[in-house]
Amino acid sequence: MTGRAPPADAPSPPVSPSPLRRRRIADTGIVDAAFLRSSPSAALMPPASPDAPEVAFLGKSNVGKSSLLNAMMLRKHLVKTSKTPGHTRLINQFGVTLQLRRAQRSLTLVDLPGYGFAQASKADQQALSTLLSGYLGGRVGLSALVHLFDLRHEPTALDVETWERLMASQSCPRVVVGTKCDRVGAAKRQQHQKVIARALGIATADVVAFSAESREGRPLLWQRILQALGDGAATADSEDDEAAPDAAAPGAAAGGNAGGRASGA
Ligand SMILES: Nc1nc2c(ncn2[C@@H]2O[C@H](COP(=O)(O)OP(=O)(O)OP(=O)(O)O)[C@@H](O)[C@H]2O)c(=O)[nH]1
Ligand SMILES: [Mg+2]
Repeated sequence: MTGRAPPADAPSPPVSPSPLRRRRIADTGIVDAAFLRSSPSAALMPPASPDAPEVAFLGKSNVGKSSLLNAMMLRKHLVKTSKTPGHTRLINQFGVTLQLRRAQRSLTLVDLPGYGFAQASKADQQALSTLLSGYLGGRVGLSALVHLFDLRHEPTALDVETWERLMASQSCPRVVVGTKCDRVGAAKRQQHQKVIARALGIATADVVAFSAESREGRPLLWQRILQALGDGAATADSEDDEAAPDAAAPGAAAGGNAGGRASGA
C-alpha cells in the first residue's frame, strides 16, 4: 500500500479520545439486541427515536459492515452476512441496549447496503446509490456515522469520494474503522491505519483497527461511538481511571474533538 498526502485543507479528525484524560474503556455488555425492520428507502422509515440514537454503518460492499455489527452486538447471526459482495440491499435497523457501568443505553444501529459493487447491473447500482444518498443526505436524527474501510488496502477512489461528499453533506460525528485487521500482521497494522488516515486527512489514531473474527477493537469502537454521541460520562468512571490495554491505540492521546462533530460539514 502506498500513502497519499493529506489535502492542504485537511479537516480536523473525527472523534478521538481527549488528550488530557486516560479513560477506561466502556464496559459494553449487551442487555438486548434485536432486528427492528428493513426499509427499501429512507422516506419509508419511521422517524429516528431520540431515546435510541441512530448510528449508521457505511462502507464499500463486502468491507465487513454486517459482520462488524454482529460482533458489536455479540451475536453470530442476527445480521445477515455473505461472502458474496452486494448482499445487503435494504436499510436494516437493529435495536441494541448496552449495559454500561452506571446505566443502560439504547441505540439503533443501521446496516446500510455497501457502495461500489462493480458486478451489479447499472440499474441496481443506480438504485443503491439513490437509496444511500437518500439516507445519508436526508435522514433526520442520524446521530453518528461509522465509516468502514478495509484495513488491508488503500481506500479506493470511491471510498475517498464518498468520505469527502459526506463531509460536505452530513454534519453528524463520524468514526472511522479499518476492518479485517486479523488479516494484517500486528507489525504492519499501524502502517495500514496510517495509509487510511492519510487518504482521509485524519490522524492515524482515529482509525480503529477491528476484526469481526476475533472481536479485536470492539471495546475501543464502542468507546468511540459513545463519545461521538456525546456520552463521555458513560465511558469513564473518573479522570484517574487507567486506560485498558485496548485503549492504548497509537496516538490515542493525540488531539481530537472528543464527542464533537467532524468539521468541514
Ligand atoms: N477475516 C475476516 N473476514 C471478515 C471480517 N469481517 C467480515 N469478513 C468476511 O467478509 C465477507 C463480507 O462480510 P459482510 O459482513 O457480509 O460484508 P458487508 O460489508 O456487510 O457486505 P455487503 O452487505 O455485501 O455490502 C464475509 O465473507 C465475512 O466473513 C473480519 O473481520 N475478518
Ligand atoms: Mg452487509
